Amino acid sequence: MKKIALITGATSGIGEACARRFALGGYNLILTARRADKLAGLKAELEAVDAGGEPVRVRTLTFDVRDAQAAQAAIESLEPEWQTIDVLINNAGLALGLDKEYEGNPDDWATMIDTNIKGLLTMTRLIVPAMVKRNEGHVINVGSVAGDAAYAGGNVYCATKAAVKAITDGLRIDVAESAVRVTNLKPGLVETNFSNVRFHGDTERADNVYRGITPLTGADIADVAFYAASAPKHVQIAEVLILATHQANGSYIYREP
Ligand code: NDP
Ligand code: 8X3
Repeated sequence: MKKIALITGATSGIGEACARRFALGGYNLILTARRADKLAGLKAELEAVDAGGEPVRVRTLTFDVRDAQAAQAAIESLEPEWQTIDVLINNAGLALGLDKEYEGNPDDWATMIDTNIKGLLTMTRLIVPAMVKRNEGHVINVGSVAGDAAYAGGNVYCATKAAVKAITDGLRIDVAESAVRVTNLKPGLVETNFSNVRFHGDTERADNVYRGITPLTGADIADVAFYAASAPKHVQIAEVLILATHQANGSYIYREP
């Protein structure tokens, strides 16, 4: 029987790439996000792939991770055959704005905190108890290089990713008696819809983020996530910082002139 991976934020970028990688690697998928049409399209596409073996099955759940009640109802709606979740990829998240902290938009701060921190905690609280009970499972949280140190204008977004690090490290302690594994993936620049969202649809500003450098792709991050999930049972990939070759840290990027 195939293992099951639940991926939040599966309609775009890193989450969508993880869906493709884990499907290729033999998992059935529970894909979640707010956009039902995108989820349906990805489900149809992945289920149509004929790789010769048992076909991939995809279950979609449409909800906003900021809505804890909706998240709970979605997880409780899963049929018995979907209830044994082997890998939880807490990926849904966003940055909004790059303003100085004293000029930032409090609504944007709330959205980042509610999604990147509270949404991740909501999903962890819903899924991990069954993993601990079964004494197996893997939680992969998508943190960021932004959580290592603040960069100019990053303030609240960086704080949310620093929180992801602390929450991931805390979970790893709390499940250490069990065989559940916990990973913090910390990407640098990945070309996805991230910067379009950050700059509220200003595509010119978004494109400028990737100017003069070959950024990472969602697939690069998905490969690392899949490796972590595929490592032998006694190996816990605790944390991985993944940077484009010309990025040194959250603040320093060499750009081709
Ligand atoms: P994208 O904008 O391409 O994808 C974000 C995904 O998150 C979408 O599928 C979106 O789906 C989902 N999402 C956002 N808000 C919510 C919500 N409230 N409820 C449910 N789903 C939500 O960005 P990335 O793929 O780049 O981002 C994925 C993760 O990677 C984020 O946590 C981000 O912080 C992190 N990251 C990104 C980096 C980058 O450079 N791109 C680098 C380091 C970390 P929908 O809109 O359908 O709900
Ligand atoms: C996303 C990458 O460098 O914009 O976490 O913070 S960065």
